[in-house]
Amino acid sequence: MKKTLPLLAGSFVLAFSTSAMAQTTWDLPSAYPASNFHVENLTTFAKDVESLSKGKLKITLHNNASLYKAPEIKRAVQGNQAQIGEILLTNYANEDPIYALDGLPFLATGYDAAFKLYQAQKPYLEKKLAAQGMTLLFTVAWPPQGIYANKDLKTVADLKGLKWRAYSPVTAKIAELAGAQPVTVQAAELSQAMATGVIDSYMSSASTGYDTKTYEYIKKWYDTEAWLPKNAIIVNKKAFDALDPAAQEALKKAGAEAEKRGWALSQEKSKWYQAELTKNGMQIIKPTPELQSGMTKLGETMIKEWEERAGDDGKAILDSYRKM
Ligand code: PCA
Repeated sequence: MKKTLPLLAGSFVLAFSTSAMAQTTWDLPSAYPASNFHVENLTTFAKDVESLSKGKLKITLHNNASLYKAPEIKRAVQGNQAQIGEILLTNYANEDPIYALDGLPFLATGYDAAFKLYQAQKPYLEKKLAAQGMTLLFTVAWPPQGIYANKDLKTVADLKGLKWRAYSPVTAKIAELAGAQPVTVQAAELSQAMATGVIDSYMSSASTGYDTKTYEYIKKWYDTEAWLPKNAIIVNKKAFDALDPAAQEALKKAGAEAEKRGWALSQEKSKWYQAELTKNGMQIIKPTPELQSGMTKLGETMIKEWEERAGDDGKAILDSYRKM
C-alpha cells in the first residue's frame, strides 16, 4: 500500500504534464459582439473542440473585432497570426468574385436558396482558399438583408442622397446605383457612426439592427429579403497540419456540427430579432412593389456584372445553382 501511493501520485503528475505539453491553443478572431448568434455558435464550437479533442486543442475566441478588424481577419489567418478566424465572405469581394457571390442582391433569397448557393459555391471557395494556404471549415448565413432608414421609401429613387453605410463593395455599389452616398463602416463601429450622424441608413439583417441598437437612431426597416451573406470559418493549413490526427478529427467534427447548428440558429433567431426590433420601437415594413422591383433591378445589374467578371467559373457556379 505504502509503495503504490507515491507511484500513483507520480503517474498523475506524468499524465498531467504530458497533456499540458500536448495542448495547442488557437486564437479565433470574430468581428461580432457577444450578443450575436454567430458568436453564440462559435462559443459552443470552441467548447466542443476542447472536449472532443480531450483538451488537446483549445480555441480562444476574441469577439467584437477586439483582436483584428473585420477586413483584416483573412490576412491574419493566412499569415498564421491567428490560426482560425471568422470572416464575412463578401468583405473580400474585390479580391475575387467568389467572395462576392453570396452578397449579390436577389440571387438567392431565403434559407433554402442560400444553402443551395453555398453548395454550388463551396468547391470554388475551397480551391481559392487552398491556393492561399487556408481551408474552409464551415459557413453560417446571416438572416435576410433589409433596408434601415428613417425616410419613407416608396421607390429606389427615394434612396437618393441618403448617407448609406456599406459593409462590403457590393453594398457600396447599391448606394452608387441608387444615388446614395456610401460610407464603409464595419459592424463594430456602426453604433457610433449612427450616433454621430455619419450615416442615416444601411442594409443589413435584423440581427445587426439588434446588436447595434439601431432602433435608437433609425425607426424603419424595410424587409426586402434581398440576400443572405455568409460568415466563413477558415483555418490556416500549416496550423491544421501540425495538429495530431485526433485533434484534426475533433476540429472537423465540431465544425460540421457548428455549421448545422448555425444555419438553424440563424433561421430561428431571425424572427426573434425582428420581434426585438419591434419591441424597441422599430417599424418593420413590407416594401411597396415599386421599391421591391426597383431593388430587384439593381440586383439584376449587379448579377450581370458579376457574371462578366467571374468568367467560366462563374457561369459553372450559376448553372449548377440553378439546376439545384
Ligand atoms: N450583418 C453584418 C453583415 C451582414 C449582416 O447581416 C453587418 O451588417 O456588418
